[in-house]
Amino acid sequence: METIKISGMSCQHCVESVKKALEGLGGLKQVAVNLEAGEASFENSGIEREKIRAAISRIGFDPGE
Ligand SMILES: [Cu+2]
Repeated sequence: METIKISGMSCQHCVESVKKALEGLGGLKQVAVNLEAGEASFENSGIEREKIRAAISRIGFDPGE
């Protein structure tokens, strides 16, 4: 499992948006987004970290490293 910190999520809608954005990248499986922890976890089959961060930024949240 790989994880990434995400700032700016405030409700379950945010969680769903992030989940959809990450799943939309097409190479992440078992995507789980935790609102309390401000974090997403997933199995990554080769998606670059920068692409993951960009997908999160694009929908208005702030990804960690
Ligand atoms: Cu929200």
